[in-house]
Amino acid sequence: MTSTHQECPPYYESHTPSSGIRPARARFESDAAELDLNGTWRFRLLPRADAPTGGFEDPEFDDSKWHTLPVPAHWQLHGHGRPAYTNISYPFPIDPPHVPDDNPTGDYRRVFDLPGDWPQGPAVLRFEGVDSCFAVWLNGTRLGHSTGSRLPTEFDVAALLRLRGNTLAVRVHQFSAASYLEDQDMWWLSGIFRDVRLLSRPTAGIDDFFVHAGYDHTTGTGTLRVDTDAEARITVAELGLVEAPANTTHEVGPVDPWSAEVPRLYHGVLATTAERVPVRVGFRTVDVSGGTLRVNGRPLTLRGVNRHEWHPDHGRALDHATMREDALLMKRHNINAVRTSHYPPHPDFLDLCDEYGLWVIDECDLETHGFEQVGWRGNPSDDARWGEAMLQRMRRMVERDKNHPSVILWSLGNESGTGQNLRTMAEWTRQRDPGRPIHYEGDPDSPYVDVYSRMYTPHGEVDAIGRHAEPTTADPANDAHRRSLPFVLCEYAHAMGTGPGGLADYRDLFESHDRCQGGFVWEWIDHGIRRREPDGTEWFAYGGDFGEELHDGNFVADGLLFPDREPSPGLVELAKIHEPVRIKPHPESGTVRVTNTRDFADTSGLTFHWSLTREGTVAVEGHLDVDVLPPGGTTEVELPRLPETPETGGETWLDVRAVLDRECPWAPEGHEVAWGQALAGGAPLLRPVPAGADPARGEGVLTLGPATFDPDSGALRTISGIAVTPPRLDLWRAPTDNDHARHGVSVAAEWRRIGLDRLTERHIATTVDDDALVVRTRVAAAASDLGTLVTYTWSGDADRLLLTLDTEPDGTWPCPLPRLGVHLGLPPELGTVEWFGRGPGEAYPDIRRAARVGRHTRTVDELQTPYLRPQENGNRTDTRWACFRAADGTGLRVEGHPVFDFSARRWSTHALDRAQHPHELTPEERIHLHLDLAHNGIGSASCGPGVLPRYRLHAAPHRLRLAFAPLR
Ligand code: IPT
Repeated sequence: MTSTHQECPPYYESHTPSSGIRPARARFESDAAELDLNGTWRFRLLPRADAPTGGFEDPEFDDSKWHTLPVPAHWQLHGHGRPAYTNISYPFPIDPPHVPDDNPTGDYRRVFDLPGDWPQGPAVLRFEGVDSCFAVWLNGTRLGHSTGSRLPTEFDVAALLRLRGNTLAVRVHQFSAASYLEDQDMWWLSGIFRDVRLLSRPTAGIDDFFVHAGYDHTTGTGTLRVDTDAEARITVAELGLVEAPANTTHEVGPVDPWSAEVPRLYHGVLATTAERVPVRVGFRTVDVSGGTLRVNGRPLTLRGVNRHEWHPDHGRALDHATMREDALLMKRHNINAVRTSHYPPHPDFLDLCDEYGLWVIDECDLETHGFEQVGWRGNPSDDARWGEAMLQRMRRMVERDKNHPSVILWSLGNESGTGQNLRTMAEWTRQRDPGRPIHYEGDPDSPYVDVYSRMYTPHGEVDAIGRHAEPTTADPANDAHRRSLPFVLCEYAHAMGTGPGGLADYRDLFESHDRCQGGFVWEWIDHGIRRREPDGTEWFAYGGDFGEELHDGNFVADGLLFPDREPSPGLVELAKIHEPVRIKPHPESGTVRVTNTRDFADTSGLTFHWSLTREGTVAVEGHLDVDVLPPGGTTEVELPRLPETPETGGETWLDVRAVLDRECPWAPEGHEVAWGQALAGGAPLLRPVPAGADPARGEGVLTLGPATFDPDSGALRTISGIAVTPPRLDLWRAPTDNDHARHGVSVAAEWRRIGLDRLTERHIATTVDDDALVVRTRVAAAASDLGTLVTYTWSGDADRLLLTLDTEPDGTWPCPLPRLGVHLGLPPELGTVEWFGRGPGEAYPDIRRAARVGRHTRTVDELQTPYLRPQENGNRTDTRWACFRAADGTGLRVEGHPVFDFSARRWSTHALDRAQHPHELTPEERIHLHLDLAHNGIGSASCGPGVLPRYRLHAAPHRLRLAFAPLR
C-alpha cells in the first residue's frame, strides 16, 4: 500500500483566507427584498475536518436522521461537543497553518423557498459570523469558503437560486489556519453564531457607500458627502438637502454635532431609481491634534469598558435585546466608551452606540497572543504568508462599519506582537479612511498608530506618561513620535472577582494630565456559562468545568457584570467614579459645589435634590436650583437654611443627588446620575463607652454585665442568653482573585507561607480586676516565629459589654495583613442585619466611593456577592452600629467606638476559600460574623498593579473597640 502525502493543503489549513466571496462593503438595511435564514437548521457533528461530506451538499441528500440546531448558535451550547476556555494558550500545537486531526466539524443544512414576490436579478447570501472556517454549497454547487469568525461574508448566488426547494449546505470547522489569528481570551465556541440572510440586490441599486459627515467646530457647520459607485442621491429633509448628488461635498450649514453625550442623528435616505437606503448621519470630526485625541475640537475623556459579546446561555450569539441591554446598562452606569475587544461586534450593537451615544474603538478580529509563549517565533504578524489574511480582516471590518458615527478609532487587533502585516493594515486603513485615527496596543514602539496605548499600567507609570516622561526606547525617532501622541489605557482595572481597587486613583490621573484621555476597564461581563443542578440550582461555569485538559480557570470571569447581567460592586463603583457631574456639599458654609465633568453636554436635563438625614432617616428635603452648567463648568449653589442639628438626634448627613428630570432614551425619569454627601453634624446614636460592671465569679461561670464567660480561659459564652462562639483574633481572608494575582505579585501566597490561614491561639493569662476581665493570648502559626500578641479587655455596664482588642505584632511581618479583627459565631436565626454606616454594597479601602453613609438593611444571605469563584466579599465599612435580628426582632446590637467593618456569612472563611463555585457553599448551623478594624485594599493584581501603598493594612499595634448589647 502506498501512502499519499497531501501536497496541496486543504482550505481549512491554508494561509489563503477565503475563496469565492464578494468584496467587503458597508452593512445596511434597504427596501430591497431580503429573506431571513435564521431559524432551525439540520445539523450533524463530525469528529474530523476531513470527514467525507457523504454528499450532504446534494439537494437530494436525506438529512431526516440529523439533529436540529438553531441558527444563530454555538453547537457546544446545544449539547454537541463541549466549550473550552483558554486565555493566551492555543488549545492545539503551535504548528501553523496546521490544526489537529481531531477537529470538530459541523455540517448544516437548510431548505428554503423564495417568497412569491422575490425579484429577479442579483442576490447575495450573507453570513454575519461563522466560527471559524466554513464552506458553502447552494443547490449542490460550492460557492466558496471563508474565515474571519466575527466578520461578514457574502456570496453571489443569483445564478443558483430557484423559487422552491433551495438547499443550503454549510460545513463549519472548529479549527482552521485562521484560528491562529483568533486567539482571543474567551471560550472556544463554534458554528454559525450570527445571522444568515439572503439579500436581493437590485441591478441599479446601491452596493456600497461611505458617509463622510464632518463638523467644523469653529463655525458650527457641517459638510456631508456620500461616496458611492451608484447613481445615487441623498436626501436629509431636516437639513434642506433634497436629492443632492452623491460624491459631492455639500455644505449643509449649521448643524447639531454628534457626540456620545449628545448623540444627534439626522435621518436621511440614499436612493437610486432601484433602491432606497435609510441613512443616519452624525456630524463629527475626529482628530489627533496638539497631542490630544479630539472630537469636534474638544479633547475626550474615555470612560470606557472592554466588551466581549456574552450571554450565559447563548455565548457570543447575542439577540438584539441583550445588545440593547448592554448599551443601556453602560449608559446608566456613566460609561461613555466601548472597545469592542477583540473583534467587531454584531453590527446591530454599533447602531445602538450611534443611537444612545457611546464612543467606540472598533477592533479587528485579530489576536495571535499564543505565539508569545514561544517567544513570538513564527508570529503571523511578521510573516508575509499571512499578509492577505490579516489585511482582509481589517478591510472587512472597516468597510462594514465605516458609516457609524460612534466609531472614532480603528484598532488593528489585540496582542498580536509586532510586524509588517500590522503596518500594512494601518497604512491601508489610513488611506481608506483618513477620518479616523488608528489604535494598536501591541507594538511598544507605536510607529504606525495615532494614539499611545497600554494595558494594566500601574498608576505611577501612568503619571509619568502623563508628564511625557515615559522611559525611552532604542529608537529616538519612535520615541519622538510616541511622545507626541495622546495616551489611552486600552485595558486597566481588571474586574476579576472582588474589586477592582484603585479606580478613583486612575480617574484622578486622567483628570490631572491632558495627555491621559482615559481608558477601558477590563472587562464588561463575566463569560460564565449557566448550568443547572438536578434540583434546579443555577450556577455559572468557567474554564475547567467542562473537563478541558488545558484551561485558564476563572480568568474568563473578570467582568463588571455577572453573567446574568447583574451589576457587580465594581460596576457600581465605576458609575460613581465616572459621574457626569461632581457634587460636593459644604454644610458648614451652606453651599454645594457642582461641577459638570462632561466634555460636550451641559447639565440641562438634570434636576437636583437635597436631603438632610438623621441617623439614616430623612429629616427634611427639597429641590435645589442649579443653573445649567456648560461642559467643564462649576458653580457654588446656596443651600436653603438648614435646620439646626441637635447634638443628640443622631449623626446628620447632607445628601445631594442629580437625577434625570425626564425620561431619556436610555433611562427613566428620576434615574440618579450623581450624588454627593457630607457630614452636617451630630453624633451617632451610640451610648458612651460602658463601664462600671464588676466581673462576678459564680459556679463555673464568670458574669460581666449582660455576658457570661468561661472563668479559666476568659472565653465569652453568652450575651443576654444568646450563645456565641467566642470572638477570636482573625487575620486571614479567603484570597480574592486580586490577592492571588496570577499576573502579578501574589500576596495570597505570602499569607499562606506565613500561615495566616492556620493561626492557633496560645492562652497566656486571664485576669479579673475591679471592672474588667483581661485575657491575653499569642496568635501564631505552626512553623513560624511570627506572632501577634492580643489583649482582650472586657468591661461593661448592666446591659452592655465592651471589648477593647489590642494587638501587637511579634516579629517582622513581610507583607500586609489581609484583615484585622475578630471572628465570632452567632445563632443562625439572627439572619437580618440593619446597620448605620457605608452601604448598601460591599466596600474595601480602595473601592468604597459608591458606598454611602446611611441606614441599610439586608439579610445575611443578601450580604453575599456571588463571585463566580468564591472569595472574600461582602465587607461593609465605616459601620457605626449594626443590629443582627431574628424574625421576632430580638438579637444583638454591635457598636463601633467609633466605627468597624463587618461581614457575616453562613459559612467559614475556609469553606469560602475551598469552594470553587457559590452553589457548593452550604449553610452551617451558625452565622460567622467578622468584626474588623480594617481590611487590606483589593488592588487589581489579578492582571495589573497590586494594592497602592496607602490602602495597605500593615502589621502594627492596633486597637479595635466594640460594644455589644442585646436587642429585646
Ligand atoms: C490581556 C488581554 O489583552 C485580554 O484579552 C485579557 O486576556 C486580559 O489581559 C486579562 O483578562 S493579556 C494580559 C495577560 C496582559
